[in-house]
This record gives sequence, C-alpha cells and structure tokens, in this order.
Amino acid sequence: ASPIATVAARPYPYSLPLASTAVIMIDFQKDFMLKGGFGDTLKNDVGLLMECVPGAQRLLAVARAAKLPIVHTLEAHKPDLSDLHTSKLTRGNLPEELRIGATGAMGRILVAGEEGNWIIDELVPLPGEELVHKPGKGAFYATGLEPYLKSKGITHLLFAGVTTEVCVQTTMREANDRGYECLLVTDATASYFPAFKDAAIEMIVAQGGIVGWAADSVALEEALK
Ligand code: TIU
Repeated sequence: ASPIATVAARPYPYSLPLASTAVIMIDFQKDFMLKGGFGDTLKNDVGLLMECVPGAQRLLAVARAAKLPIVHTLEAHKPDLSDLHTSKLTRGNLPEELRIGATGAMGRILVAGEEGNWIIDELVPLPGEELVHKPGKGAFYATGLEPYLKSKGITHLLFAGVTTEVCVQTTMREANDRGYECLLVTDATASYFPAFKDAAIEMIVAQGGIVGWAADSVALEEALK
C-alpha cells in the first residue's frame, strides 16, 4: 500500500497517512450489546447494536493488517465510583438497582473489571492494543487518550462503536476540536435509535464535513488494499 490512502467518503474523498492514523473502537461492551446486559435491562433493543458487528470486524481486520494503532474504549467507572459525577448517577431517575455501580446480571453496572463491562467476544482486543477507561461519554474527558495519540504522532482517526449519537459522536467532536482528521465507519457503528444514527452521520458530514468524514468499512478496505 502507498503511504497515503484515499477513501471514497462523504462529503468528499478522505486521505489518510498510514503512518499517522489510528482506529478508535468505542464501547463495544457486553452491557450495551448483549441480552441480559444493562442496555437490555433498560428496555433497549440490543439487536440493533449487534448489526454493526460485521462491519466493525472488517474494520479491525483491515486496521490490523495495515498495522494501524488500535484503541478500545470502555465506559467504566472505578469500583469506588470516585470518578462518577452525581449528575450521571442520578440521571434517568432510575431505581437504585438499575443505577451505575449496582449489581446487574453481568456484574456491577458500568464498573471496570466486571464481566458486563468487558468487550464482546467478536471484537475483543488483541495484546498490545490500547485500552482507555473513560468516565464520560467522550473518550478525551478525564482519560489518557490525547497523550497516547500524541506519543504515537497520530493525526487521523477512524471511528467505530456504540452508540453513534452518544459516545461515538461526542468523542468525534472532541477529536475534531483537538485537530484530528476524523472519519466515521458507518457500518461499524449503531444506535438503539436508527434515526439518531442516520442523523448523527448527516450532522458529521454536513457543511463540508464540519465534524469529519463518513465511509463504510468496504470503502476503507478498498483504499487500504
Ligand atoms: N457508549 C455509549 O454510547 N454509552 C451510552 O450510555 N449510550 C447510550 O446510548 N445510552
């Protein structure tokens, strides 16, 4: 492959330098994606999220073959919940047993190290890939993500994850404001609300790519061949 690849993308072709591009896999966690997990308990249709697993697997395969750094994020609080704002704990007006830190079917909800907090088998990280535990929706807030990317000289970011309009869009906006050239892999992201996924993609590419670019994993695979 050439040192710069060009992806057929919206709103116009996206050029990525292979030596300074990383992939950010956002919150592909059991508690959001599996039956019996936290998301399911809150009456979300987790099957909608599983639809993006094949695209996310293709992205991972392409990125690993191209030796791009891969970051996996986890929405995860410390066991003592010292990194949990009261606003986040009380939001939703949920009963005690459904709150962050309570014990659910897959362990303590949104707590690091619990079974439900880990990534689904299909997208599990390989040794050497970076893990980022984040207390917020965005992956830059109160994490070591930016220093990590700077240490690797990263300028371009490819995004996948769940959910599109919550943690993925927040992180992509944070990255855009920090100067990163961002592309969302559209078949590697999903929402409990399909209309919100579609709207988030439109918001990203509108106004000449106000937040960045969008392309599917097949277009990315073609570009990196
Ligand atoms: N990862 C992520 O998006 N966390 C959420 O809480 N998303 C919801 O859509 N609820």
